[in-house]
Amino acid sequence: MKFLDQAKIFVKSGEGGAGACSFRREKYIEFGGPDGGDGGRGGDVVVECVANLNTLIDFRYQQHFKAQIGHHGQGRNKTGGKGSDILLRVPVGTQILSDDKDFVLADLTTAGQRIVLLKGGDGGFGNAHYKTSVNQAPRRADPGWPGKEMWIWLRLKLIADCGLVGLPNAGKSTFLAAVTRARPKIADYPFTTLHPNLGVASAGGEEFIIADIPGLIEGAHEGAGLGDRFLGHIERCRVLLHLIDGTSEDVVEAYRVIREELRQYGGGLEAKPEQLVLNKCDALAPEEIEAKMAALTQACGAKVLPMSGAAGIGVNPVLFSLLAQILQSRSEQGHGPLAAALTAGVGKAAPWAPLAGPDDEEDEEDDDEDEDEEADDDWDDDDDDLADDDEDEDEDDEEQQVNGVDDEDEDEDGEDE
Ligand SMILES: Nc1nc2c(ncn2[C@@H]2O[C@H](COP(=O)(O)OP(=O)(O)O)[C@@H](O)[C@H]2O)c(=O)[nH]1
Ligand SMILES: [Mg+2]
Repeated sequence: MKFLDQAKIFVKSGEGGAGACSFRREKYIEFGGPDGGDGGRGGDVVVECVANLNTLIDFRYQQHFKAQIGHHGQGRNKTGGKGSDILLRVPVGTQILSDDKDFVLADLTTAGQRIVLLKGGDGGFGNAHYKTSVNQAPRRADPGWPGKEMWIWLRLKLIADCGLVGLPNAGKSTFLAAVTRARPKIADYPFTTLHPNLGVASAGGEEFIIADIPGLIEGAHEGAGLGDRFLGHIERCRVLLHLIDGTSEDVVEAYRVIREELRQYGGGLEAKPEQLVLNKCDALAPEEIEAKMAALTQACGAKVLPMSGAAGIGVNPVLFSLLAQILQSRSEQGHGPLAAALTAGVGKAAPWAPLAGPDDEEDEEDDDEDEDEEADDDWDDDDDDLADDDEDEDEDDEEQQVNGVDDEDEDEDGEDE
């Protein structure tokens, strides 16, 4: 399945149904009186968090979601029925952000969680409602109250216990494939991994989820390589596993580059517990391993573990070290993913820049223009607004294309599996 971790969609709750204006007219019944019923309430926009979904790809194909309007009231005191709700199903870990991405409107972190994002408008009163002692034949019946509408961003932040970071080709995907049943694409060129992969590892009878994300390179925070936007997926991790390619010339420099990118990204990543691992030890001479381990230990000031993901050497000590930190974090912050998320500074949407790549920057500008146009339109009359809305929608569709993962690469992935 294709991976998409952000989508912009339009949601609208249903308008209320109109009240009816009607009078009872029956043979032999004089002064039948008003009997127009009230309109029904419009449908709500409901978002539900479901397990076994791990992409927002569905929202690339449909971007407009409108709940049904309430049914109108009718004569003979018939109240209109409620319009049906529209249900959006999103994967666990989805945040709903406002149009300008400044506010987190909702954070869906457990399967089964359900929120009413927009309530439908109330129905209007029928004329029976306005009957009083002094006005026994009211002709007033109200239209329904309008529904609410808005553009929102859906942003998926995968929920994992451990996040893999490192330069491209450090062996992250190899490690994930070695310790879990995930089968990410592995090859000896940078940026083989184009989207995050999750896998479940087990150690000492406990299971935990590992997230593999595309590699970072120097300047990722400025958009170099694939940028740092995938770091959002490890924001909620309890521990980071930092892999260093032992065959590289300067391992300390590799360590420093990644730490700098984590610092630039913010979002609490820098402060997370980290396990540093010297990978690809099968390809190194013992004295080389010793020298590189010593240099790394000095650089990070903590214990460094030697490992070879491909040969399966030293994998267990790494898993147990991760497990120990995960268990400690669980005992401190609680078991649920939300607990980990809260301490990870979720709710501050600021560090997340969804359109960080150099190509995407143009889109950002487009966005701004749109907003300006909209602001101007507010002074115009309603008809213009509607026309402009349509234009905006078209442009947003293009934006969706930019955010996705490239089709071709994805197809290759499929063949591999
Ligand atoms: N010798 C050796 N090669 C490895 C090891 N782990 C990964 N590789 C190789 O390094 C290359 C990049 O691995 P990959 O897992 O795609 O790295 P990623 O970019 O960090 O995900 C591949 O050619 C792997 O075969 C290891 O432990 N030892
Ligand atoms: Mg990879």
